Amino acid sequence: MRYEFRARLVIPAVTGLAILAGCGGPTSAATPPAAAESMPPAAGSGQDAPVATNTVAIQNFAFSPATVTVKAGTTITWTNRDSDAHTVTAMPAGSFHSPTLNTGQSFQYTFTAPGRFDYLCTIHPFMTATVVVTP
Ligand SMILES: [Cu+2]
Repeated sequence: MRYEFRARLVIPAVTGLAILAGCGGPTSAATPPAAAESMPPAAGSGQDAPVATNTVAIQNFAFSPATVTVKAGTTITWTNRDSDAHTVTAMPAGSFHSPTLNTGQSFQYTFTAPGRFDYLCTIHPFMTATVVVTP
């Protein structure tokens, strides 16, 4: 009897671990089918395709879109739409580094020089993305 009871206690702990592990990767499965139909296929198919926009959402532990292309002189705005805090930090340290962004907070940076700028979230370094600046 006592052994059986112990075995039951283990189950919630394993479930908790599975949920934590799920945070580490893209969870596109969480997107409702209806929403996926009405939105452009940015999350799944085109994660490497550059998108011409000056707004980047931080959502589901990822920058979306992951790669954006802008002309030199463009200001990009990142907005944290997660319940967790994130940062926007140039990967070879230097050019830009946001403070910790809590839910709903934004960070802006103006890209004046052409080039490829990789960045990440220092709190979750697996969150990487790129800004491509054209002349
Ligand atoms: Cu983060």
